[in-house]
Amino acid sequence: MRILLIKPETVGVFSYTCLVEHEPLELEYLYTVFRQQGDHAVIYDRRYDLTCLKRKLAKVRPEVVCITGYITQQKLMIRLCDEVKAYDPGIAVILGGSNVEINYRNYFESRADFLYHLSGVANLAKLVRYLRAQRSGRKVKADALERIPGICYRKDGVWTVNPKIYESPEDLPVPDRGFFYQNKRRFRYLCFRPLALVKNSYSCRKACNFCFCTNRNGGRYACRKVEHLVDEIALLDVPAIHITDDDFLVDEDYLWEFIRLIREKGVRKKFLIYGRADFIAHHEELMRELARIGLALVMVGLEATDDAELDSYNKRVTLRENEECIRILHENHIFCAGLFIVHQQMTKQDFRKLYQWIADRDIIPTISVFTPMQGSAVYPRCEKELLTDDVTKQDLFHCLLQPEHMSVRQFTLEYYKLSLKLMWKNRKSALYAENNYLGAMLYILWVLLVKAKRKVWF
Ligand code: B12
Ligand code: SF4
Repeated sequence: MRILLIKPETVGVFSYTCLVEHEPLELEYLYTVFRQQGDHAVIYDRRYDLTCLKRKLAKVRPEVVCITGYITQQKLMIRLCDEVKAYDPGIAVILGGSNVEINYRNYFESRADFLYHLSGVANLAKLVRYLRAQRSGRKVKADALERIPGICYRKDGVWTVNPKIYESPEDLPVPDRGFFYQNKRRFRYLCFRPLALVKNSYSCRKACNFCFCTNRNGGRYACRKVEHLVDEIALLDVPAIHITDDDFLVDEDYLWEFIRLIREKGVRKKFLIYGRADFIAHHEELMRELARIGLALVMVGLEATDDAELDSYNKRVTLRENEECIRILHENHIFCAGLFIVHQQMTKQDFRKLYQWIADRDIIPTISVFTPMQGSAVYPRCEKELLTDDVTKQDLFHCLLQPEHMSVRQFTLEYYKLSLKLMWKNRKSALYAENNYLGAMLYILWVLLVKAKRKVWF
């Protein structure tokens, strides 16, 4: 079968930067699954491929179209689906990805044929085998669709939701990186370039109440065998690897074995990971060894600068642990990419205090606005108070709840002031050393032109 795999263009603030760009690993996985069963799959990454949709459809003549996307791309995914169906209603459209996995009901109004609400891809192969059999006129069992877990489909015009199953990333194939190698020079995280993504786990064992990721895979954490992770890393021809696990620093024994295998295989790469401050604070020696084998940056959710606020997020980390974490990363020359939250109870003075707290420490921060993202634990409590139901705004950069001490406009101003001041303060950091700011400005112009072109030729 001919299958077109679509990654929509980036939406919002992220679309204007080329300083953080990642390969479409989710589509590389789908591509691998389809190729392994003899289908002809084509990746259409609309971030880089400016061909308009109709022309792409005419060229590939797909029988199946798969569309991925995040919450901010929900409307775009639905629009792409509509356009595919308008072009040829006979094309089967499957929607999937992080947002569909949890918020699949948001897509019930779309013209999609199938919604795929699992973390892995094993059952996608079953679905496509079903479609192939159906198209070739072979007899399919009446309950064939009912037997595929984790999909939604219409039965007599009504959406049927098959139950979820817990999966393990051990079932993922080794992704075909053909697309990655063809476009390698694009992919980077600031000074780390070229950079590959490696997916090693689903979900997270902790339960921070603002977190969407922890609820994926039915809320059950699962990770790959460490030898499989290291084998995949060793094969990658790239100097830097971003392990996308929501928390890579979970198990001490696992990490010591990771260190041993990386050394044994002579792997020399830089690693970027997500980790928790409490783990780092209590495992100084392990962090030192991780730094020695190439750990270069940890994105760590520091979130707040006092214990009460940390408790309010159910973070289960203390301010003391945050401070220890910052010290340990600093002493081991690991970038501390600290993630912080500004919340709607903050006063102007709180913004100033937060600036000073961060500026006094060795942190390269990213500040998010407290966002009750649909799919997180806090969402049901805050849903009614949301100032907008536009999911495009759930990008962690918008103020979606009424601030207590100022208007939304003032809050947004304070937020951008804080972010820009911190960026300016860190402008000489080695992390930004490779940034070409003139190039970045020209890139913004290019994005504006592309957006204008897409208004006419979608
Ligand atoms: C790396 C990353 C990024 C990268 C981009 C990566 C990329 N390839 O485009 C950057 C830093 C640019 C980024 C930006 C943003 N991100 Co981000 N990001 C991630 C992160 C850490 C890893 C994603 C990844 O590449 N995973 C690897 C792939 C292989 O895994 P996967 O996406 O889970 O896909 C699997 C399945 O879902 C399935 N699948 C995927 N697509 C499809 C499609 C079909 C049809 C099928 C059948 C199956 C399928 O196959 C894969 C196999 O396991 C996740 C965290 C997480 N746990 O997912 C957040 C995450 C995806 N990001 C998120 C968000 C909100 C954003 C932003 C909107 C805001 C922000 N401030 O970060 C922007 C928007 C960018 C945009 N595209 O418009 C949210 C999405 C929530 C949601 N409801 O969708 C996540 C979950 C984190 C969070 N805060 O909760 N992100
Ligand atoms: S914020 Fe991080 S530690 Fe907390 S639940 Fe989410 S992934 Fe886990």
